[in-house]
Amino acid sequence: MEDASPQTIYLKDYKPFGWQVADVHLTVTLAPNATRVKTRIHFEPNPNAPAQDFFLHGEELTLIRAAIDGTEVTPEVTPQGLTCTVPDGPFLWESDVEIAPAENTALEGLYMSNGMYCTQCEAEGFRKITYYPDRPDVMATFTVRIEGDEKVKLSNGNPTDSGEGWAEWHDPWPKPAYLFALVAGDLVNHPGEFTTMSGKDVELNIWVRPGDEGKCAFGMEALKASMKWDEEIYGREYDLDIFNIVAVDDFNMGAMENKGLNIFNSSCVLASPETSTDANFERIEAIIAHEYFHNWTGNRITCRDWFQLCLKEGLTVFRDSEFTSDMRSAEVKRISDVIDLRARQFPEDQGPLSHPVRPESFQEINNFYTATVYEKGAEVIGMLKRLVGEDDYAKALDLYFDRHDGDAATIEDWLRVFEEATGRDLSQFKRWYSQSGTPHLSVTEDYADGTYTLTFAQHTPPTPGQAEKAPQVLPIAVGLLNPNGDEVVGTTVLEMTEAEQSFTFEGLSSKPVPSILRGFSAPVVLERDSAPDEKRFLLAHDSDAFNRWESSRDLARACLYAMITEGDGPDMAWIDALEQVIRDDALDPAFRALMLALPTQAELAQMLHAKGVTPDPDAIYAATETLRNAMAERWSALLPELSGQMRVDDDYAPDAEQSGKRALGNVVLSLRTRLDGGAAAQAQFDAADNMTLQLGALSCLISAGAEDKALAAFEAQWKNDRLVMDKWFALQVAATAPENAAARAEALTKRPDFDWKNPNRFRAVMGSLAMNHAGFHAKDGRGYRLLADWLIKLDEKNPQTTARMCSVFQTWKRYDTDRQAMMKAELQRIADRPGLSRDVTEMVTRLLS
Ligand code: 0A1
Ligand code: ZN
Repeated sequence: MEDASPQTIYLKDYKPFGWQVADVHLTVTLAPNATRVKTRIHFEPNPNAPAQDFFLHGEELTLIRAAIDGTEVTPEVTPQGLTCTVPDGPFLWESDVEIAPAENTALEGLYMSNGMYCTQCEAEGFRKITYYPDRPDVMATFTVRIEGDEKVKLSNGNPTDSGEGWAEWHDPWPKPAYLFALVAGDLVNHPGEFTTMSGKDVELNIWVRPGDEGKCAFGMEALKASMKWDEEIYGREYDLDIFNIVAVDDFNMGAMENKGLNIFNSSCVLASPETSTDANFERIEAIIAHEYFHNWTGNRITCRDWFQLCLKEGLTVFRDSEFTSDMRSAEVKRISDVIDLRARQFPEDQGPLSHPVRPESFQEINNFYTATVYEKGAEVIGMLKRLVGEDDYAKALDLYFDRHDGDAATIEDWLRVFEEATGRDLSQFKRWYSQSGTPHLSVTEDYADGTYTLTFAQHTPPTPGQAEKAPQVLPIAVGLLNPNGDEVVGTTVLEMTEAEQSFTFEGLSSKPVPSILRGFSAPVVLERDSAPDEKRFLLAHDSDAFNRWESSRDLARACLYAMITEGDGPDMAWIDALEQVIRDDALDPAFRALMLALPTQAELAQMLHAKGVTPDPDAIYAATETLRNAMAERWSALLPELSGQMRVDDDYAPDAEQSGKRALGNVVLSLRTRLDGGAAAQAQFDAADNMTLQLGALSCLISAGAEDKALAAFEAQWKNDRLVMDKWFALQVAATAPENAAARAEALTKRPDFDWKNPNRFRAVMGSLAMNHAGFHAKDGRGYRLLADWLIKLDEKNPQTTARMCSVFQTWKRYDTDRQAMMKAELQRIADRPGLSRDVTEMVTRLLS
């Protein structure tokens, strides 16, 4: 369906577009199979661009008419766009095209979801709506007329006029085409309002399908909280009369920041206590904030080209994580973010898909909406802030907004404002944007005559296309404790710039215990094999919550390593040390819940591989099961007591306090299930009046193989709720024993309600299979085969979601030769498919390289 030999695009080849766009007028006449798009654009020559042919992007469009200054022209049309001879000066371009949104299953451009029209234009979807210079550095004001019978017709900016069967919108802020949006359908709204800091009233709406009105209140509050936070913390005010959010069932990603008209995957905005877990609520709050924050970091200041994607995404993820830290617990948020970074970004950076935060080439930009661009991109900003300090960070950001408002900017622009605001030279720091791979940091210590020295060494293993690595700037936050557990040196940020570097602390009366990389102050692999005693000491005494958690995590990793490789038993000293933390009711239950979670099996596989041991998924699974059973048995008396303490009697609220209790309660329940076969879980399931407790109990019952009754009851209760049924599909595959996982996933795909063209449903089954580590990697290869079969099938409909899911194979070279051969064969089977999309071709080529 795509051209056979995809082209590679390079950052170094950037050149500006030859024309500027003064304004764009669109008239969209809706019809499922024959939507008409009439476009009028005033172009004028761009004095800063080299001479070039006049080329407009356009894909899957039927051109009906084109005219220049009112005279019809006949452009040369290819599957990628058109070229045309144009006048030397300014001119009016007109085109008239036809598109078929009902046939658009790729969910890119204008498409239909449950009878409603919606768009997704980032990164390059606008070219499927009309002929246009579809690149982020071409910015224009848009006036849009929508014609159709739908009750609600929305676009960007402010509504200007409407009548029977039509509505007009005007967006006064120049924007690139990727921020264009249009929605039309029989929708209903949950209204709200917000008064900005300068006293302007803004109308707010969340638009949903009838029946979902009751699930909007939380999202609306999150939106208002985000608007207020951005005013208070970053001084950023909203700039239109109206802000609309729309929930869409079929969506490739989480949500999209279209100017004034954010479009959300319904799973990322609809929430109610009965249908959403606490984790869903927290995620919804964060995504609403993320999209809203893009209004300044992304929309008012956008990206010059797609290589600069991290300019908007890294910064906006960083801002949304600051927001969540302020709304909830900063410590819990930091630990959760690091868990996520290690689970998603580290494997990417350490495998065949490794790329810099700012990539230098791509074939399909959609393949670069990655954990590296987003989450590592945010870590880089966190480091920058740690290095320059809060005040200088605020100064630099003010300068950034002042200087670049209205620009399509670059990473160079971003770093320059920091250099000017702080007087620092950031040329070495810039390597974080260009060098891929995860740095490894090792450390040795020395103490003599009151002087304590820490010597660090850093190295980054080679990654595809980058054999040699230079030292990075690493902010290493360190604290020192004396043997009583008191802090003798509070958190200090050491700035490491060399491959090897020492730092000394004078005037210490005894050898201290170091707490290194507090708050995970740099995204590195810390290699430090300190004694278990020291780890237990930090687990008990460290004032830094992250390192307290990390010490326990290290002990868990070491214990599991010894169980897997030496056949050792569980480390009871660690379990007992952990018990002190779990019992400490002065500690936030959410933190205690994180302390109780073991490293994932995928993380253990990564650790074994790094230590030169070939990971055996079955052995990893068995060890984690044995360890959990040992924890449950050791704490058999404590667990029911804790369950009682974590009961919430107040009305349900998805706040940090109640969620923390339910989180710990559910971890405790999963341990208790190992002792009682599911009796307590069944009781929780039967009594549950919210989804967190209901799903937590169901998960335990599935793990215990005692789920039949509950699973049927859950289905009967929720069969008409698409989002809840996604959880039902996902959990069965995720929580089932590995030997049944692939068979179960396959059986689920045979159900009539396995609507595989819906990305949420597809991911519920296939994504969960990949997450069931030992199940996906089952020795018979059934997991690999099933996944590859479905990727091949989905690619014909939706290349973007298929390509993203190909990354489940990114660790294939870690495993034993049999598994490697099977995974490679499946990747090759995908690669050999005739007509494979550009998206998937690029992914499998990189995976196989
Ligand atoms: N910019 C959005 C994410 C997004 C990216 C690409 C999409 O389609 C290819 C859709 C959404 C965000 O960061 O939230
Ligand atoms: Zn974003």
